[in-house]
Amino acid sequence: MTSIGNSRLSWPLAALIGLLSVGAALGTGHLVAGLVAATASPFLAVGNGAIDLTPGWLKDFAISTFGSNDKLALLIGMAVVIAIVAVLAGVLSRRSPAPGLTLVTALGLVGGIAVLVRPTAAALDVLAPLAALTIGLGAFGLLHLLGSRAAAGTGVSTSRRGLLVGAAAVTAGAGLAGLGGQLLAGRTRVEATRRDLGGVRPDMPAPPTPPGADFAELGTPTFITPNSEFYRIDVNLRAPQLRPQDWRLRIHGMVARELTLSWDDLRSMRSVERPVTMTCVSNEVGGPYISTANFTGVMLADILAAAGVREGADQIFTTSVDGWTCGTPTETVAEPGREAMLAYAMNREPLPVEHGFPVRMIVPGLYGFVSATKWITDMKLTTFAEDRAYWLQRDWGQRAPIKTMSRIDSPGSFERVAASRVTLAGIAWAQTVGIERVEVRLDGAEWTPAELSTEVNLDTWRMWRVRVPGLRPGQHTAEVRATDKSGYTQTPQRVLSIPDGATGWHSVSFTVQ
Ligand SMILES: Nc1nc2c(c(=O)[nH]1)N[C@H]1C(S)=C(S)[C@@H](COP(=O)(O)O)O[C@H]1N2
Ligand SMILES: [Mo]
Repeated sequence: MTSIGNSRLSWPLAALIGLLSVGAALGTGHLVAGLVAATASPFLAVGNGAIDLTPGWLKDFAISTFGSNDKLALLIGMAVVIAIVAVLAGVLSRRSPAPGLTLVTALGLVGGIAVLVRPTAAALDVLAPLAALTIGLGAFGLLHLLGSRAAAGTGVSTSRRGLLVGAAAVTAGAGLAGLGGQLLAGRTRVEATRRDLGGVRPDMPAPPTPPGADFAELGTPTFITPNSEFYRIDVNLRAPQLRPQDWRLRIHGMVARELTLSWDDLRSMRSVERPVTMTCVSNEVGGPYISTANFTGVMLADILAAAGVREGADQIFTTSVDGWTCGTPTETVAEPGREAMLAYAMNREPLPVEHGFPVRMIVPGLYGFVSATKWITDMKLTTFAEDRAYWLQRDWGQRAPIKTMSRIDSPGSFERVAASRVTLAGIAWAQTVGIERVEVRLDGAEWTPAELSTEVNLDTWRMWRVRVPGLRPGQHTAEVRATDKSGYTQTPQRVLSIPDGATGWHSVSFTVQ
């Protein structure tokens, strides 16, 4: 293996030293972040930095490929990349520790920059990456020294034992630190506070959902989506934890009177409940990013009237507590009947933390990225010329009304169905305009109108169904298209979701037995 006087480390040992030292650095960073600010964890900060730097098309790809698992996919990907760099740091340092120490320093700098460029960074946050770097370098130097001694050792078992003890200590320390960080971060979790608030009773409740508002027995979604099944899209690896008592919304910019609302201010205003179907612009044809809830909150128009919007302020620029920004056209919110709101409850519960607790914005008829700011803390009346929101900086559109669309839910793709009971069913949506008609065609034959579910309001989806008796056995293709109440029929032309929403007819192939 090694000749006497040549303290070259073996490959596996060198790799292990790299891995353990970087592990110790990550664990330390997580622990110190748990003490100062959970989001200052270098690992999470690098992940969020990667999300922000990802070009729009790639993020769109990740959302449509991994769905709500895209965050987990990112964390796993990051862990793999970091492990590769760590192994590299080790094996480049079989003789001298210098290359490894340089690589560990580079990793530390990346983590430090990621922590410090966050919009919510505070001075103390630097402690987490600093501690991570110090421990990472220290562990690397120590293990390298012990390893070299063991490798150079002429069978002296003490040097080997030294290495073993050192490696075990670093492993245990890294694990404990990481765990400690995780536990400490849990201290700032607001779930308990949220639960203590209990149910929310609106002053102006929505009418109960009428019978026949969905065809769930045929495979469509239920009219109201349970909170736990509501789609979730945001750029956060960890949902911001914001307590109602700490929440403030500052309304400023081109207004006659600057306002700051507290939780109590908001809760003392007249609350209104409305069912709204939200849709994500990343939803591809046939995609899952659409859900409906009864939202309770305060009408945004009332709040804007209190602030007095000045002439020329064409954009409502909102910011969430983590710095994410969103630009909404002022004229859309001001439209009579639009009923945009600052929502604090969803299906009579306080907003779930992942859906913006304690307060978010909801504007019926606009895709989420231009309207639905979660964890909202700032509202600036401004112009589109002056301020560019997060997604606008990343190739997405500036104005993004939800496009009229439809989807086949049953049969599923490549499902086998019995000839005697072929019923097609699905959803259609044209928020604020309303669905006039849904048509289905089989194998390119003529379009047949489908039966529509009971209309609840113009801001929510409608379900459709159609029975097709006497289908011959074998493969069939169904297509669906909706026509909204403005007379517009969905175009068959397929466009991708960037920059302002996908178009095209959803089609499904299935087999009749
Ligand atoms: N703070 C914040 N708010 C956000 C986002 C975000 O990344 N951060 N994403 C928006 C997008 S793209 C959509 S589609 C909706 C999704 O809301 P949901 O997760 O409650 O379904 O939230 C919007 N609000
Ligand atoms: Mo979205």
